[in-house]
Amino acid sequence: MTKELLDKFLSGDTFIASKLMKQVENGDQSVWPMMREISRRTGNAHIIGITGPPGAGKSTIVDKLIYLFRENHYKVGVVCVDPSSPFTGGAFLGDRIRMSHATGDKDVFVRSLANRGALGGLAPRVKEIVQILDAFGKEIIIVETVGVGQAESDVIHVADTTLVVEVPGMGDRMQALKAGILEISDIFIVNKCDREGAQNTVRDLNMMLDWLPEGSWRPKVLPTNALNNQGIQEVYDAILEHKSMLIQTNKWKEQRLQRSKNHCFSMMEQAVISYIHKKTGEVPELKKIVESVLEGDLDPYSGAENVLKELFSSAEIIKYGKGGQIK
Ligand SMILES: Nc1nc2c(ncn2[C@@H]2O[C@H](COP(=O)(O)OP(=O)(O)OP(=O)(O)O)[C@@H](O)[C@H]2O)c(=O)[nH]1
Ligand SMILES: [Mg+2]
Repeated sequence: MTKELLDKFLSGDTFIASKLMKQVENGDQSVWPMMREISRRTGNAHIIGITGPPGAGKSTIVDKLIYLFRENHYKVGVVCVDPSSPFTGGAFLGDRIRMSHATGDKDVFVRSLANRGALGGLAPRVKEIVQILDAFGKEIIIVETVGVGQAESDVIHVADTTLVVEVPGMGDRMQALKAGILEISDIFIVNKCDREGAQNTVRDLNMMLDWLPEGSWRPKVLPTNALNNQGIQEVYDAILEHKSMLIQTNKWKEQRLQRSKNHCFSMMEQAVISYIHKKTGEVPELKKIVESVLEGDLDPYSGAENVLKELFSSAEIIKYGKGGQIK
């Protein structure tokens, strides 16, 4: 069955691809064998992360980039994270509308993901969805995420090239920027440069970048007016230039291997967590332990210790070893 599904998927069946994504989003572990096959067929796509504050124009930029990539015959996948964000008032439909270049083109696949549970971070399944798109033959995969705090730096865990979108007159945000966004961005876009203050923002960003230690890549600061396509070609060129640099310095490959390792760990963590939740809801002795904690008869430390001992009898999962008594 898996073989048949896999063949269909590899032959470009979008129905199967969508179904698989849904299963992955739901945390359905029965797709692991299929995902194993899929992950063996990944590694070709260039992954672009795009982040920035709500309403900065990310989706408009993505739409214009899709057009350029398609013009150059790249197959494109897009993942929009957190379209249901309270900050944007449910921009799901908005993202779809703004990505007009995606509609009706079979070589563009757009998927929206709710940022379920991952406090401020990327939706937990983004990595897998990106893998599916990669194996599905997409050569460029763009991950759009609303940049609010942590999400901005999380995007780097999936992206080869990270675009950070700012708008003129950022004010206080400049302060926050120093905290980490400078390090994660490969290309800064100052969008809405039809507005006053764009040149100042470009200058301020460049000045801040002067503080960064010299490396193999100095982030570019590019002004755009996404509405009328101004500056988008420069963004496109910068993305390809960054990609070439990554390949030449072998970073492209290194980052992929590092990501595989991280992915392996996050899968183990997820599996262990769901195992604990499942068992403590099912096994009477374990249920009893949890209830005792809930009723205040048992402290949480002993509760955790007792449950873990039951579940992982041979494992040295409790750091202080056997017994755990204070001497
Ligand atoms: N004036 C001006 N408006 C723009 C520009 N680019 C985008 N917009 C408008 O800004 C609004 C938000 O654009 P989006 O592309 O949805 O922004 P976004 O960053 O994807 O928004 P969220 O996904 O909701 O965070 C829309 O009304 C766009 O038409 C620009 O260069 N200049
Ligand atoms: Mg958007």
